This record gives sequence, C-alpha cells and structure tokens, in this order.
Amino acid sequence: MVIGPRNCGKTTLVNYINGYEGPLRKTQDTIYTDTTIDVPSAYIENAWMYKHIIALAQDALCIVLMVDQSRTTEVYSHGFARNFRCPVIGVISKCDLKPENRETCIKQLENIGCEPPFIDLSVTEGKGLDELEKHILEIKKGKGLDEVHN
Ligand SMILES: Nc1nc2c(ncn2[C@@H]2O[C@H](COP(=O)(O)OP(=O)(O)O)[C@@H](O)[C@H]2O)c(=O)[nH]1
Ligand SMILES: [Mg+2]
Repeated sequence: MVIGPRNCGKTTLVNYINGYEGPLRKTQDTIYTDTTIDVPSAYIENAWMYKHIIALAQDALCIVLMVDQSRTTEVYSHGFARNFRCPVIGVISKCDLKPENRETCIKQLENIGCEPPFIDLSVTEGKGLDELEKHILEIKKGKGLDEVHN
C-alpha cells in the first residue's frame, strides 16, 4: 500500500510495480490491483480521514510511506507511521530532484515515526527500485508468503 502527499509519485510507483506503461491517471479513488493499493492523497491531507487509511491497511502486506524530496511541505502528523500493525517502509521519492532537501526528508520520516533504513527512490531514473523490492520480498518471506505469491 502506497501513501504520500499529492504528486509525490505514488501512482508512478504502483504503475511501475504493475508493469503498466499507459498514461498516468489522476484520481480521487483508492485504486486496487493484485499487488498494490494506491491511496488518495486526500487521506493524509486531512487528519479526520486517517481512519480510512488505517482501515485500508488491514489488506496490506506493508506500507510504502513517501515524503517528496522535490516538495517538503509537512503533511503527516507526528508519529503517524505508528498507527499501523504492518511494516512501514520510509521512502524519499523524487530523489533525483532538489538534493538539498534530503536532510529535511529524513527528519520528516523520523518525526512520522518511520524506522530507518529509508529508501531514496526515483522511478524516473530507476533509483532505489531494487532496494525497495528487496525490502518488500524480505517482509513477504518473514510472513511465509514468498512462495505463495511470488
Ligand atoms: N523527477 C521525478 N518525477 C517523478 C517521479 N515519480 C513521479 N514523477 C512525476 O511526478 C508527477 C506526479 O506523479 P504521480 O505518480 O501522479 O503522483 P501521485 O499524485 O502521488 O500519484 C508526474 O508528473 C510524474 O511523472 C520521480 O521519481 N522523479
Ligand atoms: Mg496518484
């Protein structure tokens, strides 16, 4: 399940994971595929909608929680990542842009309650994708799911 602020690259990542190469669509809806849940940005922009994310997370193996290196506006509440029972992977998206923001992103992930290591991700430049996949496969393995689903 992928969560993050508007335009941080959530749909781009799930499209990559799903091997979808068509046009990038913008939607307010939650988009499920066999492997991904693309959560609307509105759910983190409004604290009263957090309950929807927490409900959706019950279907998730793990959460990819993004902060956007190109735009570091605060969107999460302090400790937000601790709401979940499944593992949360802290990801710095669009790491190809504004490298001067990297430290701010790390501080944000720490404030949100994510545990390092954090992944520097750029889907457009192909950076961090292998690391993310490895991390997710380890979580699957830990749950004994690696042979069932992959
Ligand atoms: N530079 C850069 N742009 C990206 C990256 N990932 C996505 N984008 C662009 O950021 C914009 C928003 O992406 P989208 O996936 O729709 O974000 P969402 O609102 O979080 O679903 C699009 O123009 C993407 O092409 C990335 O890793 N690097
Ligand atoms: Mg999207």
